[in-house]
Amino acid sequence: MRASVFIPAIALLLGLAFTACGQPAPTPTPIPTATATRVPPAPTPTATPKPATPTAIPATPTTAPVPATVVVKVANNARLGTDIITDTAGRTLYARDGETSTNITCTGNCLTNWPQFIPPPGTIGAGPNVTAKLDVLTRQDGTRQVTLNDQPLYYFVRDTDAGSVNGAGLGNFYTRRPDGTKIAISVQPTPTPTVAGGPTPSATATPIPATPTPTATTVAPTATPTTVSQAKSVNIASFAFSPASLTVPVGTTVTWTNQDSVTHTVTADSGAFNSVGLAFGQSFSYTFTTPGTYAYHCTPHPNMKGTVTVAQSGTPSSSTPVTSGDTSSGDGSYYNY
Ligand SMILES: [Cu+2]
Repeated sequence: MRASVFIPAIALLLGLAFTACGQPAPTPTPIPTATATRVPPAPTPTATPKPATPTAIPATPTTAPVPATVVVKVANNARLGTDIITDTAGRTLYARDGETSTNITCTGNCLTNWPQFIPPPGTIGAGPNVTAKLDVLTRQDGTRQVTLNDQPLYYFVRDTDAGSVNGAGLGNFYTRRPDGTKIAISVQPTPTPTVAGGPTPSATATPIPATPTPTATTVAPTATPTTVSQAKSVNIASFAFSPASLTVPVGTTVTWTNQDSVTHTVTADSGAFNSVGLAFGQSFSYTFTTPGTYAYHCTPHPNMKGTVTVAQSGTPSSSTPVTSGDTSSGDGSYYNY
């Protein structure tokens, strides 16, 4: 077989003498077609000087840690009149006086009313302007909880929506500023019946600076401050209630806190309220909305006795039986912590 005629041309292009076929490749055609395909060497440097377009790609660290999940933010709370720490949905978060990640007093019943703030898996972070330190603790039961400046965070069970701060001041739980410090404003649940027919949206608890706003009904001779929500505390210590005897106006919320290492209860003799077992550090609150004398005791230690006398306030409503408040007549509400 003879080589085709184009082979010498290719051989020349490659600069090789293909004489394998025995035929001398005489054709000295000086690169006929090659010049055609030659690319003009200098590609004319008309390239413009590129006006600093390299703004792309801000150095993505390829080994970037998993982005933190934002779990808290700052929200301005209208009722407290200040910025507070909330979850990302705006629900108020609380911390309890004296609690740290290694000293947790809200357990058992307490968690029913103060659900712990459980973080999502992975790394957590905070929204803008949160300067407090966020972390996660693991409780003895193995559950996790977000901490703010080492203080465990909780919801309050009666906060129904963003902006609610109904737990502020109950059981030593308070809201926190963006830097983690305590906002020492207590908001009490409004007593049920104030003015007859009043709409009393029970959520509009007023900030506690309890200025006894004399209501419009100043017709009564005695300028009696009508039911203003108040708060009283009773310590349970050394197997005794202190003070054992308390007189309060209608609408007062009394909070008992157990300081003993032994479990106690706050149990009305009439059955109107019952804290069930309060471990050390746990609290129980009851709002007295019906005048009367409420004797109570500790179930495991019947010699522990106390009395709360709820005095009439405002217009002397007529026949109110001075017995125990019962569920029939707008009775008080209570919480364990
Ligand atoms: Cu007891």
